[in-house]
Amino acid sequence: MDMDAFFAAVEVRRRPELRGKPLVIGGSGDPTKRGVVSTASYEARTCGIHSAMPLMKAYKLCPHAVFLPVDYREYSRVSHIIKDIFHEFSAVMEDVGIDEAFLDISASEKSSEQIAAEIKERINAVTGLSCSIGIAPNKLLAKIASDMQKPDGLTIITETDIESRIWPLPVRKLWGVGPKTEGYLKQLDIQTIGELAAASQNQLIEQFGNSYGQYLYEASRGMDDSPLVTHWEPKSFSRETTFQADTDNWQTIARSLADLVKEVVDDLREKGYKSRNVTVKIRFSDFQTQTRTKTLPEPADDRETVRRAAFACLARFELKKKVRLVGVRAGGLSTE
Ligand code: TTP
Ligand code: MG
Repeated sequence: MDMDAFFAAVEVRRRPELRGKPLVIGGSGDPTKRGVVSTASYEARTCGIHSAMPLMKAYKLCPHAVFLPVDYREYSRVSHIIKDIFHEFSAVMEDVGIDEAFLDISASEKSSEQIAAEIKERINAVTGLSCSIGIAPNKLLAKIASDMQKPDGLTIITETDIESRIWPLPVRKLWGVGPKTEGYLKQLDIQTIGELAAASQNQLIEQFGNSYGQYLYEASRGMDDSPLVTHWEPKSFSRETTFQADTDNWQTIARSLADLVKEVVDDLREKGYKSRNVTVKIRFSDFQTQTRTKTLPEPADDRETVRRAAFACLARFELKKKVRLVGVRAGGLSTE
């Protein structure tokens, strides 16, 4: 299951007057300022706006769109509600992202279509939101299927559909194939999943190494036996912010860092972790990026300790150039 235009849909949910309008969620919500699009409503997508596009470009494409800031707290709250509903339908759930999850329903007596219909109904009744669902024999195909008829889609892919429905799709639709691999494959004249499936196992292993080559070979045939990961431990919590204008004002940088520390500490406490090392990242105006790490004498989850460590890191940077971005990460997590 994957929610449709999730951040935008949550905004429409609390402000129904926005329904049907082109809506762009990103950054501070001010398209004259720095920031990227987190998501756009389907109305705004018709103008060519998509996730990760600079807000200023989105504004050029669709000046009459409504631009809103990211309210992560609210999306996260709704995300919890949705995950709880998914969980009602199977104890075996893999939580993938803020708006996405896999459910193993192989043990259920009801048909998969029946379950999918009930999930959609429940989600809509409780939250007013819509989602798209893919039903398939494995995670790889279910993920592709969930994306095939968005929004409010329900797509079933069986092993016998692979040739007719999966092979015509571009290679990018395969999980784990990003722009880089896409580029390499294009040089080999491979653009669709079917063309990938026509390549020999040896050729793919030669080109991409043992494990990734083997993965591509199997994925192009719709093969995937990876289990659902039902329990997942975070490795770190991090936050970063890009300044509206590059700055060399220490006060401005320090204040942002203190705000980021507060958010990271809130995450630690909410999830019940303590951190053993704190890292500060600085990106300068020329995009050079540096980090400094401080190891704590013992794991901590209190703001004062984390803040002090972060400021000790900050003091170890040579701030000769203007700063574009500052970030903080709490790693070395433990739960005791
Ligand atoms: P997606 O599920 O990729 O996108 P979506 O739910 O907005 O739209 P779709 O109907 O195509 O599924 O991501 C879920 C949310 O994650 C999305 O609403 C905003 C956020 N997000 C970002 O902040 N940046 C990104 O680059 C992407 C892809 C998503
Ligand atoms: Mg989504």
